[in-house]
Formats: sequence, structure tokens, C-alpha cells
Amino acid sequence: MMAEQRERTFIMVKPDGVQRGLVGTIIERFEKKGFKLVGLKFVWPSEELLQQHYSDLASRPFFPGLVKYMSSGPVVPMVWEGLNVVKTGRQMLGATNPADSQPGTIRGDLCIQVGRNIIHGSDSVESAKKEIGLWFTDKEVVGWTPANENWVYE
Ligand code: IDP
Ligand code: MG
Repeated sequence: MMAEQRERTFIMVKPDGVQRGLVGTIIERFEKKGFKLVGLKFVWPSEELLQQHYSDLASRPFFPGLVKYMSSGPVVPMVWEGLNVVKTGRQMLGATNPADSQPGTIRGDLCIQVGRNIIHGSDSVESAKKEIGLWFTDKEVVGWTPANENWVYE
């Protein structure tokens, strides 16, 4: 398999996505696209972990509210693998503010406000590496070969 097909991104169903019963719907979007699930867990994250996860946004006025929202219940952190999965994953999520997210995207179809936008996705290969390292140990990310691999990639 090409190295490019092993790119990884960090995707997380946020507490509102879990509470609203959208975990299966979100996983289905990535599965149906053809991306490979290589890590998944169900955790109630600490404020400390979220402060690290969103450290780039620490100076923003909405940061305290963001950390409170994100630590208000369980989340589903995942690692997905595939060709251009970081960029394509962001396109599948849609714009940060659901008011601007196109119909057909996850946020465009399933949520309304930026402070309840149901899903996180890494914005670059570099931040994906940081985020995967924050939420998963090496052993928790599992390499495997799906039976349909040669029908997803030529
Ligand atoms: P992203 O999730 O699309 O990468 P970021 O700018 O990295 O967007 O912001 C991280 C998260 O912070 C957003 O998904 C959203 O939950 C929250 N957020 C961003 N901007 C605002 C805002 O203006 N008000 C409230 N929450 C915000
Ligand atoms: Mg971001």
C-alpha cells in the first residue's frame, strides 16, 4: 500500500453528538466513504486534557466555555486512515460554524450553532499527530487490512 494511503486524522464526536445519538451516523459517514477506522474509544474527558487539545485557542474569549462544553459528558475520539484523510475529513465535517456549513456536510446536515457543532476533526497532518498522541497510546491505534481494500484503492 502507498504511504499516502496511511495518512491519519483525529476525529471526535463531541458531547452533544453523543447525547443526541449521532455516534453511529457519524461513524457511518467515514466508513461509507471508504476510510479505515484504526482507533476508537468512549471517554469522559478531563478539563486538563481538553485544555491541551485546544491549547492553540487558549487566548480566545470562548475558550472557557469551549472547555466546559467539551468536558460536559462522554465523547468518542477516533483515528481514521486513508488517502488525504485530513483534508477530506475537514470537508466532510463542513465549516466550523454550522450556519456556514454546506448541506451534505456533517455539520451542515446535523447541527445549528458553532458552540454545539457535534464533531472535531484535525486541521493538518501535524495537528493530527499531536491530537492522536494526546488521546491514544501507540497500542490503541491498530494497523489492519480491510478485506475490501483493493476495491477502495486502484
Ligand atoms: P474547528 O473545530 O472547525 O477546527 P476551531 O476554530 O479550531 O474550529 O475551534 C474549535 C472549536 O471551538 C469549534 O469547533 C467550536 O466548537 C468552538 N468555537 C470556535 N469558534 C467559536 C465561537 O466563536 N464561539 C463558540 N465556540 C467556538
Ligand atoms: Mg480546529
